[in-house]
Amino acid sequence: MKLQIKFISMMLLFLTQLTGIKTVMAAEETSVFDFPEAADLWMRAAPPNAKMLAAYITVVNNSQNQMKLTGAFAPDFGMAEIHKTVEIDGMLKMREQKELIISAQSSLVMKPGGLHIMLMMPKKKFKVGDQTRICLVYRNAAGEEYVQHLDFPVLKK
Ligand SMILES: [Cu+2]
Repeated sequence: MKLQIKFISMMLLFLTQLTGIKTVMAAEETSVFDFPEAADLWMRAAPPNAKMLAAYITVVNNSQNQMKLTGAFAPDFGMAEIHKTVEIDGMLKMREQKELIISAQSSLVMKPGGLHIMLMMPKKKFKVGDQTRICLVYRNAAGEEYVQHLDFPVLKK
């Protein structure tokens, strides 16, 4: 009987600890950023003397929260910006996009002729099959910044 009580109290202690851990995890979960899924990422191969390169990606926001893509940086380049190609008076121009909203359960598609990551001042030469690191900067609803580090393969398409 005594042994049984001891066993039950130990079980209770164990359960309390379990619940305790669960509570902490739930609290942490709310502050953890749900990074979007990165699909079809690639950097377009360019001639070796190219001063500007472009990279593309599909960003899939599987979370229940809206997020914003606010910029990019790339260690292999002097500058990286998110651009959109737009037609103005029959001329194709590129406009920097300082904030792109990605609604919950939706995706943002970057592809040639539209949104792209513009990479300027390359610090090295790339060939097909290489990879280059590009970091995307997101903000959640609370304005907190999160950086996603991705390796983009260099492809000729
Ligand atoms: Cu551009």
